[in-house]
Amino acid sequence: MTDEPTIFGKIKDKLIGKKQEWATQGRGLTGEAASHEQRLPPGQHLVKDWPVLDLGIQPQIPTTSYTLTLDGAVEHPITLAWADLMGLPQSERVSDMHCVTTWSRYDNKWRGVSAEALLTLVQPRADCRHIIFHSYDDYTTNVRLEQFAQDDCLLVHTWNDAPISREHGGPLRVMIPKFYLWKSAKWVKRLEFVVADEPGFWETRGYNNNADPWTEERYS
Ligand SMILES: Nc1nc2c(c(=O)[nH]1)N[C@H]1C(S)=C(S)[C@@H](COP(=O)(O)O)O[C@H]1N2
Ligand SMILES: [Mo]
Repeated sequence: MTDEPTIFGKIKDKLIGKKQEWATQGRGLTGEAASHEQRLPPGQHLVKDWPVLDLGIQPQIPTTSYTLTLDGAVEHPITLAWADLMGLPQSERVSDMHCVTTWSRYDNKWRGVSAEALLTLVQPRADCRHIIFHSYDDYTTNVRLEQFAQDDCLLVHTWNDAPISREHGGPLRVMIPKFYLWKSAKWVKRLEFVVADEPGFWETRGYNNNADPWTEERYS
């Protein structure tokens, strides 16, 4: 064993360092706020393609070995295999996504299991306030329970009628369209329901805990 970082580790640290720098510089901030009637949030520009952003590690999880665990402050903790997930009611939504690096992409058609279906299954306890998403690349991000409980939130496996690619978080990722995209964990492994909030990977590196694009909650 050696402490010498791998080439992968070096690239990763560079990427992370750059984004932390943006947070301290307030990169992309316009100082404006907008209502939800304005479709493009302040400081954002439209893209037609779908950029890839992650920590430089894109885990490969075949559906045959994929599991999703929902545990913590819930009445019925459960671990679901792929077939279990597919056996749950499937929902479709069309939504826009907004990345803090200032791109937005309209009209993404998602298919997956709704937050509502999952919450019905596990029954969060009365004192549950937050969810921590844990991913197969060890990424984490946190949301308030009511941010996740919205009608447009899904755990998605399909984008525009095709399986979500590995680079975009397949086989399953979170999609919480009303907040900056770093809240939507790719390769999601575990939904940890908690009483006390726990800031995730970017939330502990200068990014906003709430992440509303219309009020430009980019940084903390
Ligand atoms: N597991 C995991 N999820 C993640 C990330 C990550 O590094 N790992 N990056 C986040 C960030 S910062 C963004 S902008 C979006 C990017 O999603 P995309 O690559 O599909 O556009 O994923 C979010 N979810
Ligand atoms: Mo991001």
